Order: sequence, then C-alpha cells, then structure tokens
Amino acid sequence: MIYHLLYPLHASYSFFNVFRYITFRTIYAMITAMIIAFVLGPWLIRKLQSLQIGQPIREDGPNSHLSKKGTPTMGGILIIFSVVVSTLLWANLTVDYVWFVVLATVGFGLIGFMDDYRKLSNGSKGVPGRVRLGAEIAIALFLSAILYFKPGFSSSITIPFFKTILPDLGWGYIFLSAFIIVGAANAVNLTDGLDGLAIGPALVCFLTYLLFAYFAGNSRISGYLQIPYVPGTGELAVFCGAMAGAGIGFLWYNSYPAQIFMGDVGSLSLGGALGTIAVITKQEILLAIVGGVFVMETFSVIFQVGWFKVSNGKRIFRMAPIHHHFELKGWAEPKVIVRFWIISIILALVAISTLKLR
Ligand code: 57M
Repeated sequence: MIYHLLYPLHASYSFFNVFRYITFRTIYAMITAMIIAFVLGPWLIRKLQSLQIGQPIREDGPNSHLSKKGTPTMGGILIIFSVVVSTLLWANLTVDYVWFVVLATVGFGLIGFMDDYRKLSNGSKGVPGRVRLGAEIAIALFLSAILYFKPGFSSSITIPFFKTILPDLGWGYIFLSAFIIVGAANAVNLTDGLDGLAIGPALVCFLTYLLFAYFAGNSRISGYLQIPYVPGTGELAVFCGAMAGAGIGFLWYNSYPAQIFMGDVGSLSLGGALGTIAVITKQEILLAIVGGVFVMETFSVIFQVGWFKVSNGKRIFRMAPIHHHFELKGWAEPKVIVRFWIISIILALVAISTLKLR
C-alpha cells in the first residue's frame, strides 16, 4: 500500500524515490512486523488465556514438559497477522509472487488453525492425519500448478554447486514443488517441540531466503552469481523481511520459558511459506541445507518410527524428534534450543557460500 501511495509522489518530491528500493522496504517491513508482534503479543497471550486455549501435554513425553500444561498456544495467529499486514503495507502488490506466498501462509495457517482448534476444543487428536495431509497437498499442488503454467516460470531445478546442470522436469516440477512445500510445512511442525526451537531456525531460513530472493530478482547479481534470474522475486525479500520481523517479535514471548506456543497454525504456515519461497526463487534443493535442522528433525522421526516397526519396538533415539533425545540425555532445554540455532546459522552460511562455489 505505502509503495503504491507514496512512490508516485517522487515525481514532485525526490525524497519519495526511496520507496522504490526493495532494500528500504524490506527493512521497514521487518520493523513494522516486529512492532506489531511486540505490541499485540501480551494482548493475545491474555486473550488466549481468557479463552482457555492452553496446550494439553501428552503423558508419554519428557517429564520436563508437564509443567508446560496450559501454556497458551495458537500464537501463530500473531505471526501470520504481523506478516500479512506488514507485507500488504510495504510490498509492491502488483507482483503476483507476493500473493502466492501470502496465500501459502494463510492457507497452511488455516489448516493448522483447524487442527489446533479441534485438538483444544474437544481434546481430540485434531483433524485426521489423512484429511490434513490431503488439504496441504491440495494447496501445494494448486500453487505449484499456477507457478508451472505462469508464462516465463522455469520448470528446471537448481542443483547446488552445479551452475550448468538445470534439469527440466516438465510437469513433474509441479509434484516436486508440491512435495517441497508440504515437506517444509510438516518438518517445521515436527520441530516445534521446544521453546523457540522452530522459530529460531525459521528466522535464519527467512533471512537467508531474503538474500536469495533479492539476488534472483536482480538481473545483474543473478548474472554475476550465475543463478536463475526470476524477475519479480525481489519483492519476496520484503515478505521474508516481514516474516523475520514477526518471528523476532514472536520469539520475545516464545523464548524459554515460553509464554506462548505457535501451534500448528504457526508451524504449518511458516513451513508452507518457506517451501513456496524456495520454489519461486529456484533454490529448491538448497532448502535442504538452509533448513537442515528441520530435515534432521524429520529424518529422526522417519528413522525412529521405521526402525521401531522393523525391529519390533527397538529405538534408535531415546525419543524422536531428536530434540527430545537430547532432553532425555540430560541436556537442559535452553541448551538444546540454542545449539540447534547455532547449527541452523552454520548451515545457512554454508548454503549462502554455495552460490559462489559453483
Ligand atoms: C508436532 N508438537 C509438540 C505446540 C506447538 C510421529 C511423531 C513423531 C509425531 C510427533 C508429534 O506429535 N508432532 C506434532 C510437535 C507439542 O507442541 C505443540 O504443537 C505445536 C507445533 N505443531 O506450537 O502447540 C509439544 O511441544 C512442546 N513445545 C514446547 N515449546 C514450544 O514452543 O515445549 C512446543 C512448542 C507441546 C510442548 O510440550 O505440548 C509435541 O512434541 O507434540 N510426536 C512427537 O513429537 C512425540 N514423539 C514420539 O511420540 N516419539 C515416539 C515415536 C516417534 C515412535 C518415540 O520416539 O518413541 C513427542 N511429543 C510429545 N510427547 N508431545 C514425545 C511425546
């Protein structure tokens, strides 16, 4: 909105030319979302408490979690609201990619909201797994198909370290990108099991993809780095900035000991948005490195459940996802959380370096 209202004034007052710059609008999208989350956080926490929207704790988890019973959840509503308002304020809304990512964020957030609401309202297990997965796949396929048929959008994928290998998957790209989007959503969901454990790496991922989006949308920089030039993705840097700002604001209240959890409404929307951005910026495979903490958490579950089944009840980890394994090994919760953040930062630096190592 602000871009469309104020930039045209640059014809009369040169100062307003500053609103043309993505860098400027990204910084202020981050600040705006951060302020919204900071300011509305306490109100939302009180509101959720008054509505008794408190987290039930499973008996079979780490004993240290039992004290978390009743912590307000569904804090993802705060993240989504902050991001969407800030993006609508600061992004160039004529760029369709902005709407794709907002749709992914809200669409996956709605699925998570339904799941949280059913879990909390009648103590059920939430939306049946198949129904939830089906809805996630439907949204992901819809977005992937629109992207595939968008004139000029490439159905090739980028292989890290290899600048000349750009395999064109044709319509198969629709299924790969849907898999990435749904996989990212569920990986963040599984990771969100300790205070700040999901939002920290998510913050790192959005800040990394802020760079990738800016580079991919700039013909000079993408040419220099020899990465795919995707006109218009620069505006996704504004969205990533808003998401990072909202994440910092949310982390203020979700940091240990958490006053609020994000709920599936938060974890699914964060992951859905991240997966969609990875596809649009043509850095699909690189997400496995940038989001390596999410990948590690997901594979710990796959291996644990798989081995549990084939070995008639034996476990690889003390408990999956792997953050619980370290808790049961005696690591304090904050130590697990901060060490996973550190791993996330290292992986992001490695991922950024691959843009030069090609
Ligand atoms: C998502 N949800 C947290 C909170 C958050 C197949 C199996 C691995 C599935 C998995 C599962 O249920 N995953 C669901 C993880 C839950 O957090 C809520 O869920 C939202 C995110 N989706 O926003 O609303 C609990 O996590 C803790 N938490 C915090 N701080 C936060 O900021 O402490 C969350 C956010 C909250 C709170 O305790 O209640 C979760 O863990 O359920 N299942 C598991 O992860 C379970 N693992 C398990 O069953 N392992 C078995 C299997 C694999 C064979 C094994 O290893 O033997 C663990 N989760 C729970 N109890 N709650 C362990 C048992």
